[in-house]
Amino acid sequence: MAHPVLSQLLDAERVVITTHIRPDGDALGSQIALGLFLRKLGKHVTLLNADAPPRNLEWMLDLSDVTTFTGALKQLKKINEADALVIVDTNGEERIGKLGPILRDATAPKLLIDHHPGPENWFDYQLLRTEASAAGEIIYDLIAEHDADLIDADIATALYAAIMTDTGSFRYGSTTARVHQVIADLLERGGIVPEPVHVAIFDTRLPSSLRLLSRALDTITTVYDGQLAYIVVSLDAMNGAGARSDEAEGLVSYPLSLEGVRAVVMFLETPSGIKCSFRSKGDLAINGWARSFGGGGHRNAAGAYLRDEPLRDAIDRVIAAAPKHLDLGEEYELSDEISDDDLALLASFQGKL
Ligand SMILES: [Mn+2]
Repeated sequence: MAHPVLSQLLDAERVVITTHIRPDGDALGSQIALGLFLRKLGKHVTLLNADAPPRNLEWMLDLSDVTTFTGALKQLKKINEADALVIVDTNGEERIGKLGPILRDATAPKLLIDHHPGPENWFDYQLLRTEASAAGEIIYDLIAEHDADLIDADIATALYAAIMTDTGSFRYGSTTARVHQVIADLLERGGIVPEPVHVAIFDTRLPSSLRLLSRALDTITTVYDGQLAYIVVSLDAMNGAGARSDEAEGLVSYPLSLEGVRAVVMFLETPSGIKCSFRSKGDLAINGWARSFGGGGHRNAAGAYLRDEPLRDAIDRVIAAAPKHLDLGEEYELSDEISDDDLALLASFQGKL
């Protein structure tokens, strides 16, 4: 018995596939690989996203066309006429951007293929594996369940990019022996080699992005005895470097390379609010911390968005809340009681206030 999501896809003639806003390697790679697979089965496939890919992933558009949603009638017609709507690598309406409410209200069955916990309840069929290293790993299994021989060079390249980027080049905790087996199979079946993919994604930076890196590195601050670090990318720094906001992608990993640092937050100032990216090492879960600010994500990588708040206030508020969500040691446990030191200080003020 095929998985219900696979059965739905095999029965469908016209399929629309989308992914999250600010698409990353896993988002695009999974979307493109699934699209190419379904096209090989003779289906009409439309890949439609709210946002265009970042500059370092534009090469992926050579593997397959991916259109950016403009609200054009032609695009709405594709959604209305589809027999299946697939959402990959995200599980919430807001994360799909402008396409979110349109897909949610569409009549065709909504199929979720994802590895994030806590999906919203409007999907008709779910292929959800939170232990998967990437949505791309789930797409690989889906294709292999039907016919692994359909994996060609383009599908293998898309899936390699998906899994490689979402595992931090095969170093995060999600990187298992099984992940390497999947990768080995992709290299063999697709007849591809890894290096050009890494070069295309990591070694095609603009001078502005290194100028931004230099400004951002200067802001790195450690707190809680060096257990936490944060890095700030202000609009000023962005403008000064002549960089675009997608060039800040990846900066969050720099403070994580400090010895002793267990978790990191990057504060990225945008015209509409502060984007916070949380990262941690090992068993330290930071998604609860992100969730307390209206965000969410995985154990070691999560995000949140703060609106209507100056950058400095956002930083102070998020950093001050850390001990509530992370075990940073007894001395940082938050208490509503007034400490002995504070009582002594208050006593010294008696009569003088
Ligand atoms: Mn992913």
